[in-house]
Amino acid sequence: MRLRVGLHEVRAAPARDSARGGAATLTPMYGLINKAVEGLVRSKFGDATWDRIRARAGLPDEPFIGMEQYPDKTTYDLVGAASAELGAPAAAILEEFGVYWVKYTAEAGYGELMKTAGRTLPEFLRNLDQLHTRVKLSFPHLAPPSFAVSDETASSLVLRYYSDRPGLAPLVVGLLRGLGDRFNADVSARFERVEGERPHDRFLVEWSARA
Ligand code: 1MF
Repeated sequence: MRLRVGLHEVRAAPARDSARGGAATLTPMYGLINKAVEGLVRSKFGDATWDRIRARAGLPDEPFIGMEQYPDKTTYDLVGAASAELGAPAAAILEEFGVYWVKYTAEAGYGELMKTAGRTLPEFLRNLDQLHTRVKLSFPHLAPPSFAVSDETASSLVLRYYSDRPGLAPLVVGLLRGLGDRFNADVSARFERVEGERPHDRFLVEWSARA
């Protein structure tokens, strides 16, 4: 419960609103995100649990539509409700969601997109902005984050994650683990917040080939 409140507080942070020109605007997200949250909960915890989480988030019993846009708040509310219902920290839910997203999108019509982005973890991460540019060609309302890779070695790199949506660094940890599954690597990721002119989360990503 505390974490749910936490998420709402972060979401209402003034930095975000000023970044959007002062108005308390919402950047909607494509329903595909919420559909994936639903898929994760249903597959891991069953339909009854999903129904409780959906109701706790105050959402009607209606299917999400992938190409329709929903307020960010819907997604944050779902994560908060899942956290309360499952008794797990919001960060853990976000991380599991990140792992799930990589598989879900590869199987839900975006397999080619994912293939095009690269055949190794570092290649994929270097191409992430390009991947989003490609999605945006078809779905212009996409509000993607931006990723920058630096300090590459044979088994590590630094990933910077720039997003207007607060609090989602644990989701990126999950995305990295999901990409590890995809590329047969054990991935570990630590992050820290970097404030300043262009605030972001900085990840140290390390991996080794899976036996
Ligand atoms: O603004 C958005 O709606 C949005 C949705 C998804 C923005 C970004 C993303 C993808 N991103 C989710 C975390 C975003 C956190 C943030 O905003 O700071 C994950 C990016 C990612 C990272 C690692 C590996 C794979 C990743 O994603 C691959 C991907 C990205 C976007 C789509 C699919 C796969 C996508 C495809 C169609 C979409 C929306 C997103 O819209 C639809 C969906 C169905 C029908 C019509 C349009």
